[in-house]
Amino acid sequence: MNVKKISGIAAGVALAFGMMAPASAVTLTAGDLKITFNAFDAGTVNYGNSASVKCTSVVACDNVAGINKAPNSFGSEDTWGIFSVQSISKVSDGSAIYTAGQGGKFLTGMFGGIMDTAVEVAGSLSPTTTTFGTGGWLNMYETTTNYDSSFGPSGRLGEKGYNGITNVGGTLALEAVFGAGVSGGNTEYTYNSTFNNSTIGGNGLGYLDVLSGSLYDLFNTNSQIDPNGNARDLFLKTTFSQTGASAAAGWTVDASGDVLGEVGEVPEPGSVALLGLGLAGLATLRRRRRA
Ligand SMILES: [Ca+2]
Ligand SMILES: [Ca+2]
Repeated sequence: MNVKKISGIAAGVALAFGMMAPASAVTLTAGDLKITFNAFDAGTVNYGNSASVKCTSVVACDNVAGINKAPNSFGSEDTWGIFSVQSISKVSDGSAIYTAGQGGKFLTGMFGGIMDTAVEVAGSLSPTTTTFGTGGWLNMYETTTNYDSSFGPSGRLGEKGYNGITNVGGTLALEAVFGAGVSGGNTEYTYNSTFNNSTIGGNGLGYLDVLSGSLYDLFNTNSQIDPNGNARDLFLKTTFSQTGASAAAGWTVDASGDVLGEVGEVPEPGSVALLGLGLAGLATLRRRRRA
């Protein structure tokens, strides 16, 4: 019986496509902003059920006997996937700034490039796998259509492309990379996930730095301090599991989660007005207020 893993960022669901919503969740925190999204994740699994350290380098992890390499992965990559932002809200009062489809706009994207660099299996009755990764990127696009996860891993178009996300004429909203330092005392790792070998349910976390995109100013907050003291822009937290929808499409798992990032000043005049502005308006508003 194959042990499945997910070091995924998320798994989501496109309700518009008639799929069941995932039980898991992904959040990105950026100061007072929280991005909640759904995602589907392709991940390398099956490091075995015997309790031990399995590997402590990218090459050694690639060569662990019996693993199931993430489908359609590039190079030593072990985690990649797609996501759709469900909402952006303010942490301070829970008010909504954006919800999927608002103003005819969707925020979808891809993440990938996370390479398992240290993997350990613990326990015997119910083994769990913990992975520490290096590398990793996340690109978010503003489009006029939601993603379609039913393409599965085969919907990937090159390393940083996906059918229905990057080939539909959208604009780059956010380009980000995972920053090293997610694990206290270990300065090199960018992503950490733990999952139960039999249920493939688990969670992961990482910190990201934004590089560019139309929402760069909004999320370049340097507000999320990782366990090694680095000031990152976004904190990613995900829980994941496998659902019928993800399995049917060939994904390893689906997840949802939040991304958090501090925003120096909360956009005003508040959620109601912003709902009408849409995201482009939101970014414009921020630039104006900064000026
Ligand atoms: Ca690998
Ligand atoms: Ca920054």
